[in-house]
Formats: sequence, structure tokens, C-alpha cells
Amino acid sequence: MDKFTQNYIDGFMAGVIARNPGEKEFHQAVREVVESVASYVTAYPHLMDLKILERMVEPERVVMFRVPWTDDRGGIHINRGYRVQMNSAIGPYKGGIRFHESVNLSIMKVLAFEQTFKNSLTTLPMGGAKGGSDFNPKGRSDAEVMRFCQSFMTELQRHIGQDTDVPAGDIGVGGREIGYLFGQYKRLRDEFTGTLTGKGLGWGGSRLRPEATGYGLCYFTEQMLATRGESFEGKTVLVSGSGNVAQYAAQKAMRLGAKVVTLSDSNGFIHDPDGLDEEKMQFVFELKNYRRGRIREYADRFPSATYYPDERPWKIPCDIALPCATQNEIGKEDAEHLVAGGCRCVAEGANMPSTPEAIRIFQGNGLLYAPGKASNAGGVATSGLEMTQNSIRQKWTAEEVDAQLRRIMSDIHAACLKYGTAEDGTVNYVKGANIAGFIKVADAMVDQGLV
Ligand code: NDP
Ligand code: 2IT
Repeated sequence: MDKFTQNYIDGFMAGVIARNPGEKEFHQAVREVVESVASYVTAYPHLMDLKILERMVEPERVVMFRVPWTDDRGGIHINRGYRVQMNSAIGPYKGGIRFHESVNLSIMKVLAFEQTFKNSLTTLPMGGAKGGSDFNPKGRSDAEVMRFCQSFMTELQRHIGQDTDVPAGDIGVGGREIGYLFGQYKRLRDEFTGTLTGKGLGWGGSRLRPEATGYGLCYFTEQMLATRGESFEGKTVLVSGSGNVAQYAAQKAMRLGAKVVTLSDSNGFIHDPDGLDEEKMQFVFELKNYRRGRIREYADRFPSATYYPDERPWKIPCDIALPCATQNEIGKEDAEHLVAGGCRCVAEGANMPSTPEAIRIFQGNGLLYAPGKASNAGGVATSGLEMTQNSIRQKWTAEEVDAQLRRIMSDIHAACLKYGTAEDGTVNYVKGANIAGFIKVADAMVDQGLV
């Protein structure tokens, strides 16, 4: 990198850190993007003159609000709600809602920032946003979750709409929560529109939206493996998490011929050397989605599996790792274990699961490595397809949605190759995804003037 570009990055990051003190996750996410796109920006000086990057790191709007609710015994709780509307240059704001005790403004800004580039990569017209609350749904009754969702939506509904901002699920927000949120939105606004995605199949949801993030991740991984003449067939795969993304990533990898040997939650992981099969998957769906149990129960049910409390799956030897739980779940040592265990491909189902040190280890050892904004974009892409179906008041078949999802993941992969292939033929998917995502948003911002 030339000295001018390096100085540009240093100066830019100093400004971001000064303006957003203490938000270390946000600094990390911005640095990764800026390091990827700086050469492009300095090569097109109008982007510097128009301060396009400076505008991109400043959310268009941030809403923070009080969410009061009562538990089943009448006790009063106060949580904090957020919606970060980051960028609307290429479409209405779009992004998930997360309910987890770790939610704070910095995490929301990171996810909204990442979402802007991810949504751009999908080829669909969607801007970037993220929302959520530090509410912890674990151990809460359905009635408590419903009252929380209703209180959350009572404020959020002022800020969203089918052509303004369209939320969806994320950690802690699945079909049950989207139902309660939609019900309250409809009641307060008196309109039945596609303002949320991930809706139930009988009331506006798209076929394959629940499956889309995990399936899309596997379609993207297939494309990565194909660049080296490989496939999922016969490969040993580690999956972390056991929620929405993990379940369908595991199911698809298994159906594509891989042996999936791990799943996890925040308490530990299970290792099943025999691999998952359809019966074991059904048990996991039922355990996690209906009984809301813990992954340790898998090892009670299937004697081929061992449960490891307080550990992550990354020490188990594998060919492919699909982290599908949460941010920063693969640190430096975990990455070293993966490399030592023979791993050749890491594709992220979660958002930012690998730390910058871990990514350097993957890239330094020649692994195929895909950042979540490219490899997990199938979820929001299918949300975009749900928006289209809602607008035209039609419902596509699973085959139609699946074909579109495959095409979109393939287009994202092609965009990563276009902008990320080095002269020696190696592919830097981080650089490719960041530049491809950036160009479309930047061009739209240039066209639309100083807003
Ligand atoms: P779920 O809530 O369905 O599942 C989350 C899973 O990750 C659970 O197994 C959970 O375990 C585990 N997990 C959550 N937080 C932690 C933590 N701090 N440490 C260890 N494990 C943790 O969420 P999703 O499957 O929807 O989301 C998973 C990831 O995928 C997130 O990064 C999300 O942003 C990303 N993503 C989701 C999309 C979607 O469409 N849903 C689309 C694109 C990305 P536990 O039960 O113990 O909390
Ligand atoms: O991180 C993500 O892309 C999501 N949680 C899905 C967002 C969406 O609008 O479907």
C-alpha cells in the first residue's frame, strides 16, 4: 500500500475513534472496511472530496428508547430499545432485531454498518439498519415475551414502515417474536403490510426464509470449495451455535454429503463423531425451537455424542468450519487450533464471529475464508424476496425462492472474486466483499447529492 493511502487510513480512523469513543467493536468493523476500500477511494478523489466514507460511518438516524414491561408476577422491568438506521442510499432501511443481554449502541452500530454492505451485495434494493434490546428472553414465558415485544413495538412503529424501514429477526428474535411484533404493529398502525420479514407462512411470510441464512451459507461455501475443485462431499464440518442459522447450515451441509460433527450454545458444545442425520436434526429442531432446551440434551439423547461444557468446538479436527453463533467467537487461539486440526475453509454464518487476529491467521495459512457480510447474506436476500412477494401480493414456491437464493449467493461469490482476486490468483474475500458492497452505495450517494 502506498504512503498516501496509509496516511488516509490512519487519519480517517483517528477521526472515527475520536467521534465514537469507547465503541471498540465499531472501530474494529470500520477499520476492516476502510482498509479494504482505501485504495479505491484514493484512486477516485471525488469520493474523498465528497466525504463519502465519512458520511457512511455516521448513522442517518439512531433511535434509543425505554421499553417498560411487566413479568408474570407483576414485577416491573425496564429495558433499552435501539434502531440504528445507517444508510438508505439504495433502498429502505433493512436489518434484523436482536434481543440479547449483550446488546448496546456500539454493537448495534457495527451490525447496521455491516448490514449496509451486505445488503448492497445481495443485488436487491435495501439500505442498512439494525435494532434490538438488552432484553434476555431466556427462561421467560410466552406471555412475558409477548408483553415485551408489544412494548418494544409501541415505540418502534413510529420509525418503521414498508417503504421506510423493514426489520426482521436475529439472535433471540425468531418466528414467535416476529409474530408478536407484527401483531402489535398491525394493531397500532391499522395496516397489513410487509413491514416485517420472517413472518409466518400463513400471513405474508416467504417460503424458505427460516432456512435461507443457513442454506445460503452452504451455497456460498460450495462456490468457494469449487474454486479449488472441492465440494462438501465427505468433508468433516464444525458448526457452532444451535439457533436458526446453525440449524439450517447443519441440515444443508449434511444433505450435501458432509459429516457435521458439532453444534453449540453459550454453555458448551456437543461432539458427535458419527455426524448428524435427519433424525438427529429433527431432535435439534424440536429441542431448540419448541422446547427451548439446551444443546447438552443432545448428548443425553444420542450416546454417540459427548458434551463439553464451557468450551467451543474449534479444537475438533475438521475440513470446514461454519461459525453460526455470535461475534468474536473465534479468537487467535481458536484459529490456531482450526489450522492445526486441518481446517481448509471457514465461512461465517454469524456476523463477525472471527476476530481480526483470527482472520489474519486464516488468510496467512491459505485457508478459504469468507466474511459474514458475503456468506450469510442469504437471510436478508430472502427477506428482500419476501418484500417483493408482499408488494405483488403473491407467494412463490419453495423451488422458486431456492433458485433465486442460489443465484444471489452465486452472484455475491462472483463479486468477491471480481474485486478480491490478487495477481497470484488467491482470493481475498474480505477485500472483494467490502469493495463490491461499497461501490454501489458510494455511487448512489454521489448521485443523490449531499444528504
Ligand atoms: P438464534 O438466537 O436463533 O441462535 C443463536 C445461537 O448462538 C444460539 O445457539 C445461542 O446460544 C448462540 N449464542 C448467542 N450468543 C452467544 C454468545 N455470546 N456466546 C456463545 N453462543 C452464543 O440466532 P441466529 O441463529 O438467528 O443468529 C446467529 C448469528 O447469525 C448472529 O451472529 C446473527 O447476527 C447472524 N445472522 C442471522 C441471520 C438470520 O436470518 N437470523 C442472518 C444473518 C446473520 P444460547 O441459546 O446459549 O444463547
Ligand atoms: O444479520 C442479518 O443479515 C439478519 N439478521 C437478517 C436481516 C433481515 O432483514 O433479514
